[in-house]
Amino acid sequence: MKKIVILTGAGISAESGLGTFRDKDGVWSQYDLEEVATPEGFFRNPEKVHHFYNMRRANAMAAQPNAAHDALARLERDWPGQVILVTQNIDDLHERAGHQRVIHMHGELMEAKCAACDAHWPAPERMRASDPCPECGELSTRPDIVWFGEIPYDMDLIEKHLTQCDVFASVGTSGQVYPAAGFVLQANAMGAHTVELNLEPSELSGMFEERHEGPASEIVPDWVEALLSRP
Ligand code: BJW
Repeated sequence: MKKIVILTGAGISAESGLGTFRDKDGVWSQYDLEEVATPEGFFRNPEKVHHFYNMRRANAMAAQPNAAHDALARLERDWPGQVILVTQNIDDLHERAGHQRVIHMHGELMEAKCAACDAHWPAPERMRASDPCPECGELSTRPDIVWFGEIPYDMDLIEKHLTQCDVFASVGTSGQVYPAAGFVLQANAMGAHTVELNLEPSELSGMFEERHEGPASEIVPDWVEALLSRP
């Protein structure tokens, strides 16, 4: 039975009220990414970075999964083959929609880690630069987020799934950030059927065989319904 790999981005959580990055009024129109999403920015001003992610964590906790998250959880549950969900999102809306296995390649808002000893633990609602690491005691705690210049999580596992997939679908991502932006090329090279579901054409639209345009809360449930009702 066919194996489906799905990559999601900020667009899937937009209708849950969480901002995207590069759309008009997106996160990067309000914050300087060099200051809040790089290790150098964190080194210069950890308090500012904690403030940014404390706010994003509070927003994510107040948000609810939408019909697109629900539909992908249904696909995982009802598809007779394997469904691998790789998300660039740091919110937990896929999990709260009931998705069992989620690969968070850019980390998770609800996790903390120590920049000194690499210990990981659940993030408190508010993190501060003065919080000591529970393992080594250093004042080096940071959100467990993959910033620019850092290596995304689980790349070996993701590459393995991409080489084995029959269908690769990209949902709500602009295709401007690597390595995720390269996944469609890898899937195409392996002969997978590639599908883009996005509000509007992305940078990478020309590389997909099948395209659906519109709000994720509408086009993702329709796509899942069509997949599950195919003989
Ligand atoms: C809707 C919708 C609705 C809206 N329904 N759709 C030059 C060339 C190539 C690469 C590089 C380069 N210079 C530097 C690099 C590398 C760099 C990179 O890619 N930079 C680019 C900007 C050029 N990448 C890295 O540094 C990465 N690490 C790396 O490459 O390590 C090397 C390595 C890799 C692999 C193996 C070994 C070594 C790390 C990238 C980390 C990204 N981090 C961020 C911030 C942290 C997380 C956070 O704070 O949330 O992650 S950046 C930000 O962008 C965030 C996102 O996950 C990521 C992707 O954004 P996304 O999800 O696509 O959002 P948008 O806003 O861009 O798009 C939303 C889309 O939704 C739009 O298309 C809308 O139309 C659509 N939409 N409403 C459906 N209702």
